[in-house]
Amino acid sequence: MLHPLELTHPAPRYEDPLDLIEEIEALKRQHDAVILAHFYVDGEIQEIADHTGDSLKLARDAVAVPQQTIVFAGVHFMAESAKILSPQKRVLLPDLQAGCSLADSCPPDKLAAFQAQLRAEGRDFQTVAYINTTAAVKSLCDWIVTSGNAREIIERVPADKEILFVPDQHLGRYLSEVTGRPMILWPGSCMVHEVFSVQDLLRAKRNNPGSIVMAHPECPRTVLEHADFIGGTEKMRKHVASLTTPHVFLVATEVNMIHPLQKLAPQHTYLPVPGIMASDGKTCACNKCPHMALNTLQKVRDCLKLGRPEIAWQPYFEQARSVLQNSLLK
Ligand code: CIZ
Repeated sequence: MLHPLELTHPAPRYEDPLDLIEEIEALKRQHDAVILAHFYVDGEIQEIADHTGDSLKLARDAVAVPQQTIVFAGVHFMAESAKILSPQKRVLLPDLQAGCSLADSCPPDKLAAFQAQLRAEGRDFQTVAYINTTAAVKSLCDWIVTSGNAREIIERVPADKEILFVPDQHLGRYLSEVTGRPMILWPGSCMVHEVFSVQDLLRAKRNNPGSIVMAHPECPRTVLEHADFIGGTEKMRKHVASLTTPHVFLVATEVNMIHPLQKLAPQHTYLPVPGIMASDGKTCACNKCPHMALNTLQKVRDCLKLGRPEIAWQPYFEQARSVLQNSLLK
């Protein structure tokens, strides 16, 4: 007899990845589609993608590609941004449940209420949102930043304005330190970057003398304090590619990031943080984003075949569009 859970969530049937890849290639040709994949999805999906990157690069790719159908292997806010910037294209997300803990931490009604409260107190500010927010939140903001363009955008905020930074308090604190601009911080954080263990990081450093700690600015300050290099995913790629002598990197971001690093600069060794060391020196990576992990080869194939789930245009996309265009495309 079937367990009640199996009725609502049937177990995925095993399918040979090679067959799936062949099917995906054929469907892409048939529907004139392109696959964009974020660095945080599984390596096998990055391998079949036409373009990979961080959210800044992928948003720009979505605008530039000639194909009218985009399969966005990433999370909801990324596919939504692609749709907003290219309203005439059909944007498919392999699993609509692929959300983001940061986006969830900043609901639009709460942000609007907080902005109203600040205005009532006479505060003169602009709101800067990390791209990891919903379109409804973007429509309430003045600027959108990604880890790739944050410093540059912060410098465009007029000096006589205060900055309300949402939703990532750790990224906001880091940006405030590097730009010297004080910020009002929204108390959100990313579930993946929040969980790194400083103790495990220190142990990994001790076990790998001479290693370089590379951390994402979404990590809490306690982790960043031990980092030799801080940067978003594109910056990490540039950094490893710039070093020709082999190094050991301890990588504090979503574990799938190791795939593009390894591909681009195979001369190095990459170990995920936390590196829970077994006696044989192997590590266990626990820092996988459960939302990114909803992207599978089967779901990429299915959305190409069925033409859904599709990101539907919403009335508030119009306002979010001008903020996104101004911040990411100019
Ligand atoms: O900007 C992005 O795509 C994210 C979420 C992280 C990064 O550094 O690429």
